[in-house]
Amino acid sequence: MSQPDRFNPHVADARWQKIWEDQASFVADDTSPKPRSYVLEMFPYPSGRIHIGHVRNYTMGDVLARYKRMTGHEVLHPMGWDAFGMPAENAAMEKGVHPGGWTRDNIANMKAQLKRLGFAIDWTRELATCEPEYYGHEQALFLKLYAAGLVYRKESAVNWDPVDMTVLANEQVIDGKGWRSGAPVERRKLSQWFLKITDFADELLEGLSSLDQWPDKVRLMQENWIGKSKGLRCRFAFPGSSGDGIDVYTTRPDTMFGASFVAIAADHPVAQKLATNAPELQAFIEECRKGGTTAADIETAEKKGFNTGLTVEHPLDPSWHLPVYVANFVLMDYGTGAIFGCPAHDQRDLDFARKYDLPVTRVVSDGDITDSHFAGDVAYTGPGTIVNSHWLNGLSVEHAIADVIAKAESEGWGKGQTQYRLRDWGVSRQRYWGTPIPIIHCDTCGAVAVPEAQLPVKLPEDVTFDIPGNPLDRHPTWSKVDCPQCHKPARRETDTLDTFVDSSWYFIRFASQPDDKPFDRAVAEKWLPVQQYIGGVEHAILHLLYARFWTRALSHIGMIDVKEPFASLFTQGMVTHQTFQDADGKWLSPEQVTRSGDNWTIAETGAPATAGRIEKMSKSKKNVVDPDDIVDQYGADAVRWFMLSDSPPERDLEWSEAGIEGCWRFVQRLWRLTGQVSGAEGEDKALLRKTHQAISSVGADIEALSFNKAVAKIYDLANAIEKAAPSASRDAAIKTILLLSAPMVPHLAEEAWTKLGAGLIADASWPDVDPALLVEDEVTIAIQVQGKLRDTLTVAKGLGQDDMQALALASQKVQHAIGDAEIRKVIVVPDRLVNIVI
Ligand code: ANZ
Ligand code: ZN
Repeated sequence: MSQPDRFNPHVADARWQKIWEDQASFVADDTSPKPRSYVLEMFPYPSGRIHIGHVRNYTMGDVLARYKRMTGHEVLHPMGWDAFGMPAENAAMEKGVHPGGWTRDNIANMKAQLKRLGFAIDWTRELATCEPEYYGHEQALFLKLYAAGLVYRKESAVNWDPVDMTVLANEQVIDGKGWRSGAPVERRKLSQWFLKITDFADELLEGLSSLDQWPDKVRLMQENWIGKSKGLRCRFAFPGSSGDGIDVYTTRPDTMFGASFVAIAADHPVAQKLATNAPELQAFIEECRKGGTTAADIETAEKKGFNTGLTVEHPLDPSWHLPVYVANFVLMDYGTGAIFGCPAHDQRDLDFARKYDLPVTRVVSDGDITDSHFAGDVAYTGPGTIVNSHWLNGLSVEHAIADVIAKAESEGWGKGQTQYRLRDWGVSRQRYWGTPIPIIHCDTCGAVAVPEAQLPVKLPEDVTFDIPGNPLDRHPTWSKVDCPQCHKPARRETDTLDTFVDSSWYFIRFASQPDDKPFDRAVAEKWLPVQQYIGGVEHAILHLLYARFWTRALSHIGMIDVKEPFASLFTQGMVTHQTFQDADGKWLSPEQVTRSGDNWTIAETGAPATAGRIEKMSKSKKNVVDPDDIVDQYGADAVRWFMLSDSPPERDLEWSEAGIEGCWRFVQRLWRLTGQVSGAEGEDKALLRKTHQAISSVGADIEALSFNKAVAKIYDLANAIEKAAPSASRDAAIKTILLLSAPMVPHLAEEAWTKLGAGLIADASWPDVDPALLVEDEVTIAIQVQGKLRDTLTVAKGLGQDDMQALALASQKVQHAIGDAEIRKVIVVPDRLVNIVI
């Protein structure tokens, strides 16, 4: 049988994509009796173009999904769009387009791009979070959580951009300025909606230990974010008052005798009260408020304080009085908003003490130095023995902590307390392009839920973006509604939900999407948890924590019996590419430069260029490649193959011209191989064995997401097939290599399969392994003389000890090594080695 000697992806790719679509090959059947497998990659934000990082991410998921189908699973592998968010509003402001139109156009473009890569996606379940068919159900879920007391409204401090007139997320504040307007950010108090994620802090922490198929680093990041700490809450009383004082929270009550000051947050009630008739303090408080609200802002800001003139008594020695400062590094919403400072053993306290010349007393010693005088500017925060602390002296840190807590509790001036760093999730955004919060404010009834029958609360289409602020706020009619309870005129909530809410349940909606409710519980439970979730590590905390919380909250109110949404998580590495710059430091794209010897020049002008670092592909550095361009050039399969080859999937992958060309050549090689079915007879035992080893290990590698290893084994098998003489075994191996590579290069595989098998290869079964053929029947043994390797021999497996010894002694190299010496002993380890002792 003859075939064209080149595989032509430009014809084949689209043809097979259409056939898969027409045959609904990848549509998941909710009622299938087969074992289920839900494979999911994090859904993209429709920014306009698919990025190469998406291609890598979705190729990995696709290989797993296709493999799971071949191994008899009913696979759910859906795709959708995380379609709300700021960039659409920015485009509206900059280009005068409507966020909806902009987003939907982007979705259409990106969908076409994804389709060209031949992903095995169930497109019937496609969803976009910006459509009322999605966000209406989200509003219903929000109201269910509201009814259950898991949603509340409270005044809280936010980053306010006075020019754009909007709240900014912490990430949008750069060096204290709004990222778009560049205006200094102010701290404002606004009423915001919150989700009670803190109710689940312990559960979310405990749950991490069941996630043994998550990367350790992600679990650790979540653990730190939740930040459970155990400590003491205790009172430093005002002298002479009967019990009045300042409550502090400390995780280090063992260091209490090293205290040298007490500090309170700018928003602490004591500071606020003092400030009413102390203009200087008032000014200092204002200054503190200007800073950003992130932990990093606070960590890096210069430590500043204001001495209030107040003093407090030390709880362990009431005759000892400590000064009270207002300090910019104490947060109001952590612990009690007040601390005692122990400069020798806390860096911030030390910086502060050095600045304001406060005593620094060593109370923990890690060795011989027990001197109470503490020199230097680096606090000692490690373990050790307590010193200079009266009755605590000689105890370990842990022991002293326990003793001080016990004493405080028995004397009534303090209590052991568990504290979390995790804060409730503020979900209010003063933006247009998000899910409207389904609440109506009534002067009489307060905040009233929109009745379910009135959902979805749709976004109005006729909005303007010519002035800053929230378009929903200034819409002439949208917010004017009657109160559902008393029917008097009322106002719609104009805040929309944080887009992280949208991505906190899309995986449930993928599993089940009825029209009349967010999901059908029984169907969703069939699919969930997601068996394999794949995405970028940048989502290690927020998205993954919010999704875990949302799932638990729904489970808590009895809507679904799933605790953890993602059984297994994989975080893939980035795609990188060489960067180039011209003499002025301007970035050049790799296509603009050519190499001449060791130097680079700009192709057009001949001016010198410098090759810079290999970095994550980014538009600003001009080192991006566009997926459409490379698919045009090489076809989907070569691109997919490249995404899987070379680097382990968790590592970065460097894009290179040479690399993609190698992939293209391999695709063609595979194609030629499939034309070599000869019909010859006879068995080739070695090739047969190699084939079965490949079936077994490629399968195991795909299951382990070790795609680069699977690829390497397919290369190996291809080499072995090419070297082998025609035989029935060789024909079988050709058929097998096609099945093994089908998840990776599906278009080529379909095209070749039309001659080798029946039906679609996408529907074919993964080949069976004959376990007997996995066992090697030859082994390589080491021959040592005096423990030193002198020769290696390939022998039949299970060879008797006498035979092994005889073969070893017959070796020329061994005889040479022994020379005239007398053999005193021969040690034989079956199938492993022979050691000759002289
Ligand atoms: C005294 C002390 C001595 C502290 C020492 C540390 C070392 P984690 O572990 O993160 O929970 N702290 C308490 N409330 C604070 C607030 N509102 N703003 C800023 N800092 C605050 O941290 C607890 C420690 O952070 C507490 O223990 C307190 O300082 C500080 F050698 O108390 B420590
Ligand atoms: Zn009312």
